Amino acid sequence: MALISQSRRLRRTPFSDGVEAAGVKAYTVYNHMLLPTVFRSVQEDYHHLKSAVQIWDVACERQVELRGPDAGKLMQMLTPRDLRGMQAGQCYYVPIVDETGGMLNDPVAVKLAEDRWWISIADSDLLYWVKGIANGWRLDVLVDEPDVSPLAIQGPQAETLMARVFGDSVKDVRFFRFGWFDFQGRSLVIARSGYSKQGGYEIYVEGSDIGMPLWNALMEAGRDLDVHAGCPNLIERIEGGLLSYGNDMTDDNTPHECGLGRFCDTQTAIGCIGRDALLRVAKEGPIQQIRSIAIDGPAVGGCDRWWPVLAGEKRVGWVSSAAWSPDFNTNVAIGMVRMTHWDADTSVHVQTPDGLREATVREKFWL
Ligand code: THG
Repeated sequence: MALISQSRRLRRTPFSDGVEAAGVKAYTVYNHMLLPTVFRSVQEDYHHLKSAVQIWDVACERQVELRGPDAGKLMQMLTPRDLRGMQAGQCYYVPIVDETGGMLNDPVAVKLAEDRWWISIADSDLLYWVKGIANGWRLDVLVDEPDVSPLAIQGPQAETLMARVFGDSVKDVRFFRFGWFDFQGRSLVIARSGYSKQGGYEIYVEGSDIGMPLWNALMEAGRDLDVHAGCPNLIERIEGGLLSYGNDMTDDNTPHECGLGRFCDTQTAIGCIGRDALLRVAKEGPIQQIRSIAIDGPAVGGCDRWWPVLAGEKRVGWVSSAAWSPDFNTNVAIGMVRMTHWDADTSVHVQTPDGLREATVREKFWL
């Protein structure tokens, strides 16, 4: 593929200087912003993520901030997950659905206070949907994108590194909770979360000016831990079943098709805009659903378009993400599979660019 030209529309991040100094080899575009995808190689990055600690520029996980008396009401309109029990200091993974129950995004909601939320979005222009609802319903809430850029610290040594920079109390932060921690006189939200199954934190860096000072402080503090710049890793996130909006699902899919039914409480999520539509589809149940798929044979590359899942001549699904897994010695994949073939251990074929391959639909993901 040719190079992509840089311009003001393709936004840099507060950490881009550090990412470049660390030798980034490839980027993708996410929320109109640069997102690194490769440093040394996808496989080297993978082994390092699973054995050491990495610093990820995930500034592209932009925040939609809701501020005002109606912030909580607006948040509940966006998602079928019941937010009534959610406390300030908690993060929830929340499907966001439209009036048909179609997925518009799958962000992490961060409850800062009763009247202040961040929605840490995946790759779709959710801001406009949220602004439209706030204005259309005349809600008393401000909706905008603040100068907040997540920096993820991921890997088995993440806790050790974070304690060196923020103190031992950062170890007390529980999964999908956050606390406020000081860096150079600024108070930052730090959550135990991140787009890997290796454990770690996400620092919501408020104020672009402290981006590089924080990046450098973490790099310095982790020298003996073999800290390295990293990024969400294709192989590891497929092994872990972490979904990628726009790749594995779109607004054509309901949360139930995406296997996100466990994050829906549609009966009690009163006010959710997609509630009626979802109550209907939840009663019938989905007729296709995301599955873990093992594809036999040598390494298949990438997956920049959907690959047909076949049962004989008949197409029974699509593979949306795939990569060779060194640890599991097979090609790991995520796909949408029709109910006739979604049972565990069902044999199918996948039409890859390298030819037709035998494959197995699995019960669970690998991690
Ligand atoms: N962190 C933050 N913002 C994000 C992402 C993130 N925005 C974009 C994208 N990632 C949103 N998608 C996801 C997908 C999965 C998870 C988080 C965001 C995730 N899932 C865990 C799992 O499936 O094991 C845990 C879910 C749970 O138990 O609540 O973490 O990564 N800030």
